[in-house]
Amino acid sequence: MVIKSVCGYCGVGCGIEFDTHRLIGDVAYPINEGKLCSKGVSELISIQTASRLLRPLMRERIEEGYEVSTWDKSIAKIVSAIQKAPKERVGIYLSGQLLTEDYYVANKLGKGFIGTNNVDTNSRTCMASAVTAHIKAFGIDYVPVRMKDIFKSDLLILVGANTAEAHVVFHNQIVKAKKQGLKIIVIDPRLTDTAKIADVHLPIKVGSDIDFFNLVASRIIDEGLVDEAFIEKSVNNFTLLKNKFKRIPKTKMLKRTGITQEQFEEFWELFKANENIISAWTMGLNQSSQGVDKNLALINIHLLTGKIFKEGNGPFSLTGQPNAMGGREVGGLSTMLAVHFGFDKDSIKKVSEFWGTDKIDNKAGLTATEMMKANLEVLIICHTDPVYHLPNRHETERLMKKIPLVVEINAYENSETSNFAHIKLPAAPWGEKEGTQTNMDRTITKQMKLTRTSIDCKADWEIFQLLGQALGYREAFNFKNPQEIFEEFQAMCRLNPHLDIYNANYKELNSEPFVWGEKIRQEGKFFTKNQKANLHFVENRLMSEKISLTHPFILLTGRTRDQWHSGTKTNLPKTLLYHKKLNFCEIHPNDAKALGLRNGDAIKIISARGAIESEALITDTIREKTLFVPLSNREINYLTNDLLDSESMEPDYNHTPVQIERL
Ligand SMILES: Nc1nc2c(c(=O)[nH]1)N[C@H]1C(S)=C(S)[C@@H](COP(=O)(O)OP(=O)(O)OC[C@H]3O[C@@H](n4cnc5c(=O)[nH]c(N)nc54)[C@H](O)[C@@H]3O)O[C@H]1N2
Ligand SMILES: Nc1nc2c(c(=O)[nH]1)N[C@H]1C(S)=C(S)[C@@H](COP(=O)(O)OP(=O)(O)OC[C@H]3O[C@@H](n4cnc5c(=O)[nH]c(N)nc54)[C@H](O)[C@@H]3O)O[C@H]1N2
Ligand code: SF4
Ligand SMILES: [Mo]
Repeated sequence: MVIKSVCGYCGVGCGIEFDTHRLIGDVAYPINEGKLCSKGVSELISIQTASRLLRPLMRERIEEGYEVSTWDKSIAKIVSAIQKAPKERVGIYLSGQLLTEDYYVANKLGKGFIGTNNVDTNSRTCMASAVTAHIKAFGIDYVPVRMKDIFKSDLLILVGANTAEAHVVFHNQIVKAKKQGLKIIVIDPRLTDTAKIADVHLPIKVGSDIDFFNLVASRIIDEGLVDEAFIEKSVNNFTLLKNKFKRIPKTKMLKRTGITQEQFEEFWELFKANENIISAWTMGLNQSSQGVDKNLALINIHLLTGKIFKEGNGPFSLTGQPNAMGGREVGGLSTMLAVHFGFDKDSIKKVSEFWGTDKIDNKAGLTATEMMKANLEVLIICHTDPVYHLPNRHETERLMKKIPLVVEINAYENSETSNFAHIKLPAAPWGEKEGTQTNMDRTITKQMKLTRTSIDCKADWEIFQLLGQALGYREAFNFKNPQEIFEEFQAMCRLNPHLDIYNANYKELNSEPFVWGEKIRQEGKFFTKNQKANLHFVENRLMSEKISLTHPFILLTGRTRDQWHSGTKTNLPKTLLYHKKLNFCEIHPNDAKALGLRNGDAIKIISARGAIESEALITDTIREKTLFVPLSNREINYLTNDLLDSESMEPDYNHTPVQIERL
């Protein structure tokens, strides 16, 4: 019998077919044509590994070893700590890899019943800048492009996105569209595998994207490419922006980008010559101390030219994790309440009535990037590894050690956070549970249970439900299965009707995915007060740490194709066909020469905060004075700086000054 399900790794959300013993790509959905990348193919292997966490574990102090516990004892201990703590000192740290039902129950428990808005997610380190920019520009967190649009487009501009490694199956479709005539521009300090298929690669200097897009915007205005009718009907602040651009220091800006005038003209020729344009971006824009402004500078281009809400056009924020988008819909960020509502009186009233509670606080909660610093008494971490992924790890570790009760809910036992937890609860991973996820183009699909749940493991939503019940909220947390949760969430979406998720049919979602928000796109609607999109004048304020004589290189960090972040699911003995090493450091030949380094040399990379070891990979695919180390080096964040974007609170991961020494 064939069961249809969906891959649980990246935001592409490839359909999978399971025929009793093996996985193959689903030919129908969404655009994978029966193909999966190495991660999708290995899903089944990852649930059979010896490093699964299979029992609740507990210890009094983190210096001690863990002892096997029971669910009853562990839940009772957590509940007692929550009851004793002031609610603002309880934190729930979630993940864009949770299913919508998990997210919904955790959010309902935290914001609705514990009464703390300190419910945030690792998506804070990922797409928070895009969320904030969408809301500022469109009045709503909405992605107006679908993946299949690339086949209706003439030009795809990929900015700080390495689809060849991070969104593999989508990338294969980009390659296919290219064969049908799509032109591609890649803007990235590295000549990535993605850049290798581009018609034009602009090796931009790290952190200068705002300068670049401002130059493009001002050129659009100067050469009369503005869509005046669209601006008149649908856009605010045009005159303001136009006046501001009269005074920008263009030569200085171009110099900051490191792009030559000739390269810029090459870009401009393609931009001008093509009618339908999509620009897609990921961490190269979001993970920056100016992440929101980088997003806004790019969105400006589409608003000025009216290249949005038309097939084959628009700004396309590519979501990284499989359900980061679903988390946004539910309200899994501490800066949102639920179903795209904020913390205004009216929203709180509606949500309170819906949940039957009077406990909702009216202030935004702590973001994931603030939680460690907040003297929390209880921190519940689910489906993510903050010790590994937050910037400035020495500081994260120091602060986490001070939290009296750290609970980790994980399906695997070897996370970095597990060294700092007091209680570990075993979750049922992909394949052992069921539930929905929304991919990067608003498509909702359903993961299916393919095998029995390991004896002592529970789906993440069940664990939050147990906590809710033990806290005394039996009526609000009485779900029998994910379907009931999804249907309650659907009913809640009716409070904010643009989230037309209520039209989906849970039972069918694994074979017939549902795309929400298509009406918004068809009607070309913005959700600001006057229903027009906002242009924003933004400038490169050079907010990142500067290189110095002691730390002359800028460190970039990112993905490789076969590894998933910390590698609990992908760095396994049975999947040894990695195309790249787990730990390497790309360095330009000229820099290597100056340091006397040879390929393969063991090196130490040192920042103002810490040091890690790596191996030199000498390559001219990276800009001079720039280094790249993959996230599969679990120690990477001992180096990274902890500056945040002041609006999205997203870290500046791609901008850490470092030094190299040969070991
Ligand atoms: N194989 C694999 N795939 C994944 C993941 C994984 O762990 N492994 N993770 C998923 C997740 S959660 C995410 S968020 C996505 C991330 O997807 P991507 O963002 O595409 O992945 P990164 O490798 O972080 O690539 C970011 C690119 O930005 C470039 N860059 C850095 N700084 C700048 C800058 O200032 N300007 C510009 N223009 N470019 C810059 C880097 O050189 C790099 O090539 O991937 C998802 N897919
Ligand atoms: N330097 C640097 N740091 C970064 C980034 C970067 O580009 N550079 N990127 C940032 C981004 S975009 C992201 S998204 C984060 C990712 O960072 P993390 O979210 O910390 O990375 P993962 O390794 O994916 O962690 C997922 C955890 O969930 C566990 N898990 C797997 N299945 C289940 C399940 O079903 N239930 C439960 N409860 N647990 C499960 C896994 O074992 C693993 O420990 O890293 C951020 N940090
Ligand atoms: S591209 Fe993403 S969703 Fe598709 S198989 Fe690979 S990891 Fe899974
Ligand atoms: Mo991410």
